[in-house]
Amino acid sequence: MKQELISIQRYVGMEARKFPQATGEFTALMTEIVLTAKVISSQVNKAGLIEILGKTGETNIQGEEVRKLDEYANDLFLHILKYSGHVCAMASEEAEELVQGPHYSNSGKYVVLLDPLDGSSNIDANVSIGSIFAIYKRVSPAGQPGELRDFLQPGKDMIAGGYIIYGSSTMMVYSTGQGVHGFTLDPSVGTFLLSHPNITLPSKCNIYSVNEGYFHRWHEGVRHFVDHCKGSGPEPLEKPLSARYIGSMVADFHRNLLYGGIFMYPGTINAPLGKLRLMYEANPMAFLLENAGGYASNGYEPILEVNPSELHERTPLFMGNRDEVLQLEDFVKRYNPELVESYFANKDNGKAIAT
Ligand code: AHM
Ligand code: MG
Repeated sequence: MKQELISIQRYVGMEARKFPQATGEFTALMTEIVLTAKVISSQVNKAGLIEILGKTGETNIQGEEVRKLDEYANDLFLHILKYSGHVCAMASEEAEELVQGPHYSNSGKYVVLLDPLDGSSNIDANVSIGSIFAIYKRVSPAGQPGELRDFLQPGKDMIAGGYIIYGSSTMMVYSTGQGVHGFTLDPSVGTFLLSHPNITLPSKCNIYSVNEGYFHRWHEGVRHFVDHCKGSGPEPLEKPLSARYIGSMVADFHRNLLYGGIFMYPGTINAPLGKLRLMYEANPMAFLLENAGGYASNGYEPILEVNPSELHERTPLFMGNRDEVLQLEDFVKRYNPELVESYFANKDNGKAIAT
């Protein structure tokens, strides 16, 4: 055998044992996330059959009526974590308010934020999609339900973050701040096995990923930076980068993490904060990137430094190789100094993100 087989559960346990004060609760919580990921993966693989099953009036394995996969993923995550006893409250892209568990979950040490199925508009076209999670330690006293303040913590205080990508194979990538590790699901045995230990971003940025359909709605700094990536505009790169954009953030991120690249979802004139959500889309990815040697910014400052003010707030997002993201910030500073000024003025007034 070339390499030792290490399951994700064993790996999480091994990492936790480095902390003498660890109680095993975090390991147990990760085990629940892994279980959820495996069930969602099996459902995603059957996505093309839903129509056929629906037409014949079939039900799924739980005997439930066939439902939309994003709703299914949301319900499953919330249900499994709610009754785990390790989580005092949860937040999800699919739920307006916080979700609390039964009374015994009040002793849970952690809160979890989720995007249960990101990029779900791609399902029907068989394009890779993903689930994203972020775990924080609660700040409110144990023994009572989790509160909003447990969630409104900056990304830098995250305990663990990661994603599951449902692609040509299913992979889970996570970090607890000690490197970024990737595990591939072996469907024949139903276990995630360590396949990508200690992922680090390649030193060279090879790819830029952005929905260029919005080019004319971006601010000048972003437009000039994207032109720069293409080897054109006022400050062209000598050798242009390759353009790759799937429109499924987890998949775009995963590819760039392995090959080197910058992913962007800038604000536009119509939507100054862009589309993506700070707490359960941008923060976990930023946490992973910084642990893999990259950097994520909202164009003005590190994503992980932003103090969130609302559960579902949006943020412009630029993430990838450190030098390229710093360069983007520099373009914004030089071409749109008024935006930088208003961002920090708003921030001083207690608003997390400028418009
Ligand atoms: P969703 O949370 O509704 O799935 O939307 C998020 C997705 C991301 O995966 C992706 O990066 C982005 O939307 C693509 O948006 P656009 O089609 O505007 O480029
Ligand atoms: Mg999403």
